[in-house]
Amino acid sequence: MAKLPILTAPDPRLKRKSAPVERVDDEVRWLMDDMLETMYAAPGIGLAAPQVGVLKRVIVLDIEREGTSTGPIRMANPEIVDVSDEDATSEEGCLSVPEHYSDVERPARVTVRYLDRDGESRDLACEGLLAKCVQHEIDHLDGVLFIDRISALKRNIILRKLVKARKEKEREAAEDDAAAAPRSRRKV
Ligand code: GNR
Ligand code: NI
Repeated sequence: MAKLPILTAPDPRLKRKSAPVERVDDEVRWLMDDMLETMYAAPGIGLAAPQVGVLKRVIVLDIEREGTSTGPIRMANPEIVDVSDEDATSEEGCLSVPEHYSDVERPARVTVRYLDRDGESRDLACEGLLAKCVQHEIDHLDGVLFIDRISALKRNIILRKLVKARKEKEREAAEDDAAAAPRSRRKV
């Protein structure tokens, strides 16, 4: 298993639509395992393949509920086949939108159809945090972030802060580099 770097907004790869997997083979299973390792290390409760730069319809989840976790859930080609009339609003965050949180309204319950790690089709009825998270992850596969589901005003404030934070990080890295380089290799 390997921990993978997580892309952050605004990255054009996070806005693309991911392609279905043709079949769940070893390569897809390795991807799922690497994504789980990356998710646990972050730490997060879900992760979608485009967040690690792979534009395939693969997601992983592990949600703690009343002290017990679902355990690792691996899904290929997940689709929502049923939604509740009732909506629920709660605060969401995203590893690709670090350090920003906002209320998002979504259907309270959904049924998801997906291929498991053996390529078998399964249906999973989800409610609560699991329903929230699985919808958040499927959104990623369609190039949609939770900030696309809040007001344009809030979205733009968050995006500006993310751009600023990235520039600061790049500047710090460049300074560290210059300090670490021997004199002869420094570009003034
Ligand atoms: O770790 C995560 N927590 C979370 C909390 C509320 C709603 C959705 C999420 S998903 C997020 C990890 C992530 O970015 N997955 O794409
Ligand atoms: Ni996310």
